[in-house]
Order: sequence, then C-alpha cells, then structure tokens
Amino acid sequence: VEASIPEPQRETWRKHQAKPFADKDGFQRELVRHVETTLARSMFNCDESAAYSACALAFRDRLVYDWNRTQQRQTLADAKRVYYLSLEFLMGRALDNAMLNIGQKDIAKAGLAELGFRIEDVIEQENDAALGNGGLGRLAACFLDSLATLNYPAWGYGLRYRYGIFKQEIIDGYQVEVPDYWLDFNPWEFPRHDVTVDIQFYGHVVKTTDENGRVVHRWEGGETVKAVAYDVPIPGYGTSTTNNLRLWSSKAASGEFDFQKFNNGDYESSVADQQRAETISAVLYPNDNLDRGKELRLKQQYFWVAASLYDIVRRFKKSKRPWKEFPDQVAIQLNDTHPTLAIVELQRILVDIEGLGWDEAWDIVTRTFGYTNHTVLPEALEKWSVPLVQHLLPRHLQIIYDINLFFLQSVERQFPNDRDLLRRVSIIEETNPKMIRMAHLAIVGSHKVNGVAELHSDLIKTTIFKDFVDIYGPDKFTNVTNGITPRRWLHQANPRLSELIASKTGGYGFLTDLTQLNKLELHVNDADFRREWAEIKFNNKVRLAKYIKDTLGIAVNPNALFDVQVKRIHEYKRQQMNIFGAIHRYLTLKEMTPEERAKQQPRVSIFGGKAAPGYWMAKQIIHLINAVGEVVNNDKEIGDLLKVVFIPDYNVSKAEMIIPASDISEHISTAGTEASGTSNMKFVLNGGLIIGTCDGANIEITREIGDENIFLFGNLAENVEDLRHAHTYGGDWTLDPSLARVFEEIERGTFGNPQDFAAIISAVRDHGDYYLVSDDFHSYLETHKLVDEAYRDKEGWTTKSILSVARMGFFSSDRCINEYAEGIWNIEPLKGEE
Ligand code: 7GP
Repeated sequence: VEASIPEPQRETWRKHQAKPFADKDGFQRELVRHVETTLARSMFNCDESAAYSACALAFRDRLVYDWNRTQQRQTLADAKRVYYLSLEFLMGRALDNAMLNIGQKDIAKAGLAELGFRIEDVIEQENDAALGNGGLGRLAACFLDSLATLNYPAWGYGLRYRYGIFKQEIIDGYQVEVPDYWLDFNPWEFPRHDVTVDIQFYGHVVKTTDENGRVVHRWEGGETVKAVAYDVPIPGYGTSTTNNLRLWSSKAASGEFDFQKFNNGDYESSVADQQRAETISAVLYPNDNLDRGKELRLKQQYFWVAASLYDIVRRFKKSKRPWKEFPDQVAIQLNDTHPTLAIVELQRILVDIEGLGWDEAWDIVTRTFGYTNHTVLPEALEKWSVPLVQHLLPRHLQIIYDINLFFLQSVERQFPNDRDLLRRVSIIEETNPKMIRMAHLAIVGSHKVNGVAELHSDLIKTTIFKDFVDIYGPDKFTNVTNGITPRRWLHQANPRLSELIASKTGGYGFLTDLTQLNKLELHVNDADFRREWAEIKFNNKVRLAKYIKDTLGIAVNPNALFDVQVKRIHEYKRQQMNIFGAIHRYLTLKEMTPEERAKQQPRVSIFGGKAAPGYWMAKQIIHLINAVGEVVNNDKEIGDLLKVVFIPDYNVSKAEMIIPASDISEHISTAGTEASGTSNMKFVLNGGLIIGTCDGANIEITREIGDENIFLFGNLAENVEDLRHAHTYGGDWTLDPSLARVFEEIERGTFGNPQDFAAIISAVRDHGDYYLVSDDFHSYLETHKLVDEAYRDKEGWTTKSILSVARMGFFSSDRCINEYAEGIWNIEPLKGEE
C-alpha cells in the first residue's frame, strides 16, 4: 500500500499532517477551535461541561497522532502481539490520565486558567467509563496502562456496553439502582463503521464430505448479528506508544432495520429485530464473583469472542505466514473463564473453515491461550447448560464434546481405570441438565494457568484444580501476583504525595520503576519530610471530610482516625463484621464514664461499595450500615468519637479521592476467599496502613513491608474447613460473647426494626457462620485496639506509613505485566523513536 502512493501526493499529505500541540498556546488554540467549531459555542456560553468537552477533544486529537504511529509501527514490525480478552474494563476517567501520561497536564492547567477554568473542576465533568464490576475489571484497566507504558504490542478486546455498572443511590438506607447511560458524550471512542463482523447464532450443523472425502461440518441457518468496532486509545506514560482497546457493539445485521418487513407494513417487527440485536451489548451484568447462567450473557460472550477472534485471525492472515506460526504471532489471555469460548471458536475456525486437521489445529490453539483464574468461590465458577449451548452454538457443542473425549482418553491412558478421576476432571458435569465446566475447558485449552497471588495460586493447585496438576504436572500452573498502575493510583490520585516522593527520590523515575520508592527509607528520619508527609495525608482527609459534609451532611473531624472499607459488598469480604465491630465500639463508648470516653481515639468508619442487584443479603448489609450511621451520627453523647458513613456510588473516580484519605483500611475477607485484592495495594501505596486477614495479596504485602507495619488478625486459610465443620458438628461451638452482645442490641431495636436485620444475624448465629465472623471477631476487636494505640503515637504511625510506601515497589502492574510477558506470552517490547 505504502509504495503505491506517488511522491507528489505524499508531499501534500505530509504538508498538512496533523501535529501534536507542544505548548500552552498550541493547546489553547486547539481548545478554542473545538469550542467554536466542534461544539459551536463561544466564550460567552462555554460552561465547565463545554470546557471539558473541548479539552477532551483537544487531547484526543493529540492521542490519535501517537496512536496512528504506534499502530503503523506494530504492523510494520509484524511482531508478536498479546490480546487481552476481558468482559470488563473498569477504566474510570480518561482526561486526567491522558494529560499526565502525555506529560502535558501543566500546559493544560495554565492554558485553562487563562481561559477562566480551574483544571480540577474541568476534570470533574467527565463520567466514569464504568464497564466493569470490581477487581477483575479494574485489573484489566491497570494492565492496559502498563502494557502501553512498557511498549508492548497489545490489544484489549471487550464489549461496548451502552449501560455500564449501575449508579447507586441510597434511599432510606437502602440501595437503589439507577441506569448508567454513559455514552451521552464520549470523545474517547472512535466508531469504526468499516470494521464489522457478522456473528452467527442458533441454526444447525450439516455434516458432509468434501471432494477429498474428508468429513466437514457446516454451521448453517440461524440468525446473524453485526459486531461494530469502537476503538479507544490507551496512552502509555512517558512514551509515544498508544495501544488500542477495541470494544464491540451489536447491531442488526440487516442495517438499521429490515426494509422488506418495513415495506410490507410490518413496522413493529422490523424495529423489534433491530432492538433484539442491540440488546446483546446493551448492559453489563452487575455481578461480582457470582455466575447466573443467563442466556443473554452467553450470547454476549460468544458475540465478543467471535468478533475478536475474527479480527485477530484477519490480522494474522495479512502476514501470509503458515498457520503453525500463529502462536509465534499471537498470544491470547483469558481474563477468567468469560472468554473461554475463544478456545472452541479458534478450533472451529482452523478445522471447519481453514481445513486444518484436528490435532494440528489443537496444537495451535493450546499454544495460543493462557487462562487467569480470579476466584475459588464455587458460586462464581462458570457453568453453561449443555442444552442451552446446543441451542445457541450447535457446532461449538460438538467441538467441546470432542475436546473432552480426546482429553479424557489421554487421562485414561495416563491413569487407567480411575473412573472417579475421569468424572472429576471431565469438561462435562453429569448432572441434569448436563453442565459445561468452563474452567476445565479453559485449563485443557491453554498452555498456562495462573492465579493472582501466591496463596491463591497455591489454593487452586491444591483444591479446585488439583487433579489437573496430577495430569499436566505442576509447570502448567503458575502465579502472577496482581499489581496496580502507580500512574493512576499515586501520581493522578495523590499528586502532592507523588511530588513529595519525586523530590526525595530524584525525580519521577519511580513512576516507571516503582522499586525506586525504596530511596524513601533514607529520609524516614528527616523531620521536614515527615511533617510534609503527614500534612499531605491530613489535607487529603480534609478534602474527603468536605465531600462527606457537602454530599451527606455529616460533619466528620479530619483529626479522627479514618477507617475505610470500600469494595463490592459481599459476605466473603465481611462488611458485616466491620459494622458489627462499629456497633461494639459504640456500645463500649456508651458504657464509659465521660472521663474514660475523653481518652478514646475518635474514629470515622467509612464504607462504600455496590451490591449486585440480585444479592439480597448484601443489600441488607448496606441497610444495616446506614441504620447504624443514623443512630450513631446523631448521638450527642458520642459526638466525634464515632461516625459511621456510607459513601454512595463507589467507583473509580471516588476511589481516587477516598484512598489517599485513609489512615487505616480494611481487607478482612475470610482467609482463602479473596484471590488477591488490589485496593489493599492502592491504600498502602498512598501511605495508609491496613488491617487484614492472612488472605490474598495481604500476605505478600506483609512480606514486603514487614509485619510491624500491618495489622493482621484472624484464622488461617488452612483451618477454615475444620472450623466450618465444627460450626455444625462440633457440639461445643458458641457465639463470641462480644458478638452476642452486638446482636442483642440490634434485636432490641436500637437501629430500627430488628426484622430488617434478622437474616444477617441468623447467617452467623443460626446457619453455620460460613464466613467465620464469630471465629474471627475477638481477634478483630483486639487488633482494632492495637490500631487505636498505634495511631495515638503519631510519630510511630508516620514512620510505618513512610516505610510501607518505600517497600511497595513490587506491587506495580508493570512488574506484573513483565512477568506475564516473559512467563506466559513470550512477547517483547516495541519502542518508537521518541
Ligand atoms: C477479583 C477477586 O475477587 C480479587 O481478589 C482480585 O484481586 C481481582 O479479581 C483481580 O484479580 N475477582 C473478580 O472480580 C471476579 O468477579 C469472578 O471474579 C470471575
């Protein structure tokens, strides 16, 4: 293509080539141009929202320049690419991130100020891109940032949901869900109406033979939906590499609507077809760590996987390489089992469409895929019913059965006559109806399987996937401990701390080599530095206190200890234990004399997080938190000694405000249930200490920062099964007395109608206490006493805070992505000349 453009034409192109702005003046020119032409406004009616739009468009243009060059460079180099398939990308806001990664926030700040705008207010105008639920989706977003920053040729593939995760309102203490229509104005996406894929559903399989007598399967009939690509540029930090996140949107295959039907007067059904097609990418399923098995969800999965694979294969074919080189050019990472159908789809493309033999194709497939597991919770492990898959994807079901047959035959050869083993590892679960175990399919079809923290990776090898370790050997299973991007979670969320760190570590090099934080240890005794450190935390708390006052009308004292638990509401994460602890604190304070009370450490218990709309118990927990807040916050006797605050609609941009303002945060899952956790890393990186169980990445954080800098408590994962058994069969199990006292108070009606909270209490007291709230309650309370004591020693606390941050280098998502690149994907960076 390049060579076919004659020189005079090239000259004209070059002469007018878009150039990125380099200074404040250039930025202002672009901004005003967008206000006046793109938005058709003027200085007289440019409000903050218009200023945001124009600013975003100016930076978008700036990104496109690097983005185009990155894509050209990657195509020319024909290097191996990694494709990260994720149903969720919890991106948050893009403008601040783009300005910082490009290194032009200062220009924008000065430029906006001269035009009459405060950059903070402009940034606040942006809606979060909330195409995810929680940890898994935010991890994908951190990974994209690291992949670009490290110059890896990488693509993200996901769905362009019209509605992201719902917005949460709290009405009378209860969660109310409001739709998140975020696409109203989204300058960060580029519709590619020329990049479309037809996706087939339903129909039937015809088995015939070709001219060579070979058996071929043709998938025929059914219906077709069109996938349209929307591209989102992902800028790296301090590099021109700008990668692509491609999100698919569904459309009726026949265009707007069926004109045949329309002309025949069948208006309604022509529109209905169109709407049915668009339903596929309409809404993100709002479940975190929970599988519901809905047909539309399966349609989403296949739609997205098939469109992405078509795209990947199309790109590979341009290089005219033989098929056996596919795994040398393509690595595909499965973000949990949601994209597992990609394994089946690639096998189908290679065998049915490209005519490869089964074994040759299967070798290519298994060398291409890697699978990351994000949970051991049984209710989150995906299973699809065989009849449903047969109905929706008849050919894929046949292929799954063949994959399973060949797999089980090889197991039989390896372990003859172990029928129970075959039953346990089979991809098909022999229930009624039969179910497809997606995790088994993902393991069988991948060359590497990884967990997301050491404990979790050990647990999957010894529990849910133990048989597979026996079959494949231990090398197929590996660990890659999660990480977070320090660009968003330090530099962007906590600019003053980032600046202070830069001043002590010799510049901003720590943002791309987080281990450089260790230089802070040298300054731990520097009095000015310590004062500034503490001051920054205090100012962040003041800002959060103001937000709480402005939005909820609750006055909290920024000198109090801010105790934060923000994450999805889930029984395994044990927000119920936290609120029981707050009630216990309240009761203890109430029993004290005023003199005793005056000696206590004031606290603010801050909660935030969404409950899945169908998760009734989680919603009750939200209600209890708010009910307790209502009583405690209005108790004059208690005053500043305790406040309980629930911040509605926790999302990425709220996290950026809340996390830098925490003194202590809670990561208190039942041991063995939280695969990793990533907010634990964000809090510590921002100078907050944490209280936590020996679970997920808490363990590795402790190893890095030292156990004197973390508050660990509770039972260990290895004892959980025995404790659960004892709850039901142990005979002498009794409820923790402090917890019994808390329950009594709830049942007395202190926090409103006790009926409302009966189920939360019963789960612990009467129904086996599956999450070990009572077992851990005593050590939880004792550890909180230690927290209070430690906080009283302000200097000691600051030392812990500084040393912890200094030792957090390991938890950068850059380290994590480099481990994937080396150990799983086998890809190399590709840098442009800057
Ligand atoms: C989460 C895990 O719960 C969390 O511990 C981990 O840090 C995060 O993934 C990233 O690895 N899992 C999910 O969000 C989830 O929905 C089920 O998992 C598929």
